[in-house]
Amino acid sequence: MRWFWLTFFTVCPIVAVAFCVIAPGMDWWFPSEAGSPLGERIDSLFHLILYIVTGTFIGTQIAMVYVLWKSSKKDDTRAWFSHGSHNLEVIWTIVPAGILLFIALYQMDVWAEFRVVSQFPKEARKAPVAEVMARQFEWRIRYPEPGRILQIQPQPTDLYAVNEILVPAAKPVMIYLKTQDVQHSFFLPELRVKQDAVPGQIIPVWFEATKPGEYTLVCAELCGWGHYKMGARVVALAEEQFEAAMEELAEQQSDDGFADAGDSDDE
Ligand SMILES: [Cu+2]
Repeated sequence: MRWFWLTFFTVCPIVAVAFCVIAPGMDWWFPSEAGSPLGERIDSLFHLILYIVTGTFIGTQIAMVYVLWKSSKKDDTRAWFSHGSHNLEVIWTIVPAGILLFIALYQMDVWAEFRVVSQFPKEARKAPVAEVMARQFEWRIRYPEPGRILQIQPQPTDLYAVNEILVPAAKPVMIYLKTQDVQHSFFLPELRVKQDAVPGQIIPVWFEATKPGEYTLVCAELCGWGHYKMGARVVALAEEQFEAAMEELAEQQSDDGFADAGDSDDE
């Protein structure tokens, strides 16, 4: 039995570390490379924590193997009982507390930039791109008319879309997140953004898609029977394309359906 437990507790950390090493190559990792500059910083925080946890895991496994090995020696010494070591307890309280304090202080800048409105990039704060209203079971988007600033109260000239948020790429953008009914969660996995939509609140959220492309938007809060239907997307377009797309949307939505009939009367 002695050899079994020794081998078992030695093999565990080796297998765990091997999994960590091969995980990125097997796609058992983050859903993709971070698609935003803040996302890269969030990933590096995750990595740092992963290294600390891996080191702690290996350390505790080694200590356990040592204790198993030492206490299983076949000699005639009688078992003895200990009520603990004051010094050891002080050490293993202070060391984790120090590590946690370090992580808390080290991540403060990223947290502030992500969540504290006064720390958002100025560019994003002064011109919110859209209001995103979560509801059972879709995302409703309200844009200001091109050339106007988004108002908290809906305006007659506003433009609307469902389940597709257009944003300019390579530029920080801000949205106002709301919910019409229950709590939902606005989750952009590739951009590392997750924010709850809370009834009665208007929550500013900012992100920056480094490259033009499509990014997944899902609801990450079980919000009812149709929760699974809240799959949508953020489409990041180059600046000129974004402006053209908004102009096109404005044109489509200002069409009253009579323009063509009027033209044919003139003929
Ligand atoms: Cu939802």
